[in-house]
Amino acid sequence: MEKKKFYITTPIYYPSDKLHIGHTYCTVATDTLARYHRLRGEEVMFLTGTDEHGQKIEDKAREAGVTPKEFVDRIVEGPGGVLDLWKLMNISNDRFIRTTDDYHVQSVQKIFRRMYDNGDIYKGTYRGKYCKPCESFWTESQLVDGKCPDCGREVQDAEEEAYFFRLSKYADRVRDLLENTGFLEPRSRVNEMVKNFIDPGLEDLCVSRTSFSWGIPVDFDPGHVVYVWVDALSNYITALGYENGRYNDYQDWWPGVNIVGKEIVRFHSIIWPAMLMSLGEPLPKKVFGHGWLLLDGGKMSKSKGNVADPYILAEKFGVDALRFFLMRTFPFGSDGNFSNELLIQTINTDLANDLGNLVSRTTAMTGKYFGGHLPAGCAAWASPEPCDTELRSAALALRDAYEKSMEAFAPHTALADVFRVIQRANKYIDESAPWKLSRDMEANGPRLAHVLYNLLETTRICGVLLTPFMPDAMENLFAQTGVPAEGRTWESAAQWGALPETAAVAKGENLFPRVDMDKALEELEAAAAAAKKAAMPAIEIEPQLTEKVDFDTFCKSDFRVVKVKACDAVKKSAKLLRFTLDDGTGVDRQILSGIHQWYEPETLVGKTLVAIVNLPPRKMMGLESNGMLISAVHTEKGEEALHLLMLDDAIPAGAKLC
Ligand code: ME8
Repeated sequence: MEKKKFYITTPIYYPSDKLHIGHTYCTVATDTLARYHRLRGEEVMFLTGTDEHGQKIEDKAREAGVTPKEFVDRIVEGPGGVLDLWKLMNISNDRFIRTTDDYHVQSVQKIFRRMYDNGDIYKGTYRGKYCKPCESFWTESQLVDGKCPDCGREVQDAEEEAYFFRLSKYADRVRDLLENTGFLEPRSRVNEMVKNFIDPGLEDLCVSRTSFSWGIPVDFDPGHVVYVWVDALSNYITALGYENGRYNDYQDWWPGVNIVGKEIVRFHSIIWPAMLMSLGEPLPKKVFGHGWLLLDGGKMSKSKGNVADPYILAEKFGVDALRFFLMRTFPFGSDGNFSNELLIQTINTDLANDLGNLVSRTTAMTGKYFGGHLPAGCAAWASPEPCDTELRSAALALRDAYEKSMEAFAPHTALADVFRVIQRANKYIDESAPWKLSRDMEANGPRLAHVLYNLLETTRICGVLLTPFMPDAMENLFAQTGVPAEGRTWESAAQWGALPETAAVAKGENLFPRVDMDKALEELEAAAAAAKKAAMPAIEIEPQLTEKVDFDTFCKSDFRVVKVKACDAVKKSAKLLRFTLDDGTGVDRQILSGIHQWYEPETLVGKTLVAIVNLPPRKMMGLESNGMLISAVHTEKGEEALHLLMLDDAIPAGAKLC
């Protein structure tokens, strides 16, 4: 019989920086699902990759002084890069696609042309607000107080010739797909999509740009590059060989399941199916939008500097413990707060206490009382006690419950079920008290052997179901408990007795050692600081020299020493801080500064800074700013770093800099 086929994908990540625990979360989850389907005996194709084009990467490469391809090569293939991270995390992907791969480029050009030929892509004019210094187009709603959201400068109306995809044509079919099928999950995301994007009316989508060049050229109009989403979304089919000769797997594997983070559900549940409808191809079986891992209540981002490093965590606690923590702690469809404390707590409670103890106690007792081999006949017991029956039924019912949860993309629930059985088994040890039985081996030896067999069998069933989550640790568990290959299969997880009665049991090293919370937290902090220090600037950049100004013009700038009386974050702005300053005039001066990503407001109160005070007032987020604080800015590891100019507190407010 032909095996069932299962195709699953992660998003393709932007290699604009090192990946963090958020990307790791999604990839581990997808890996767990892929391994679960393999365990069931299905044939699985698991795809991940990188999304390498676009303005952001072009800009970052320019800052680093290398070509965009050199830049992404380093992040994807270089030491500590994307490929290394997935190897470390034991990710079992069958394929890895890079959107700069020739075959993908070729396919995207053909896809674009097919949609153009069938009338779904047409040439029009893209109108937007353009920020010249940033070379970026913005929509009206993205502006902050009418200004560029990145640099706060004036924007101007501008237009460029562009190609558009007739997304509007597919609005009804997409609505139907979302509302009347199980295409998008969790269900709550459906309402979000319909209310926010379909109800207000779908507009045609701009799918080419002429304002940057790091992208796939439109082959019949080379001044244009394909704008990111058509390029990126196509990866799920080009990686199977769609419109290219590299692979021949499209017919066999498509459609598949796309796992994505909630912020890109919109692209995957509206644009992606509409593109496939235009191409006349089958739609994905499912798009699942998982939640975010938050740090300190906010989304992790490199520019905020609040990212958790999967390398450090895996090295410290072990890859499987980290994989387990991510899947056990955060319900897959919702957001969750990541913290090192929570990670250590989970390792100690679930892995060291519950699972680790069960395995070490059971194997140790089998060794101590029976020399590592239970006697033949120990699996049967003429009149089972209630605790025997309860344990056995809990273990036998587990696979069904687990299967339901895994099929519903709820790995956290599947794990909760497994751990309930593990806890039941630990309770069974207390109830059956093997150490008491051992006091009279002649009378109680057979009963003791039966108790231990029940424990080993329960452990085996749990171990099989934990394999997709912790593949290496479960190998180790099977080795210690003597489980042969036939006892590690999906079928055997619903059978009692797959462990041979006389299997060789040998207590090994603790599967999951307990972690000393305080010590580990301290070490993590030190490791993070060391990693930061060790991270060399990517590539030094030549200091840029600017145009000369005459002396009189320079003298017109009035730089003064100011003291920070108060400082707070401006509501609804991610960047702006509001300063109340003493400038020596006796009247408070208010200055707004977009530096929140580098400074927390409370740390600046009382500081002595420098401001230029004769700039015309400017409004930002409805507040007036009178002047500008002076900072030193440079680029470190491809990222902008900023330091406010701070002076000796002995210098009085109002002192003039000249
Ligand atoms: O959006 N918590 O790439 P990207 C949980 N190239 N998951 C997180 C996360 C967090 N804090 N941060 C990132 C892109 N992720 C596009 C995708 S697909 C055709 C193109 C995960 O590098 C999550 O899965 O910004 C999210 O959707 C993905 O990384 C975004 O990665």
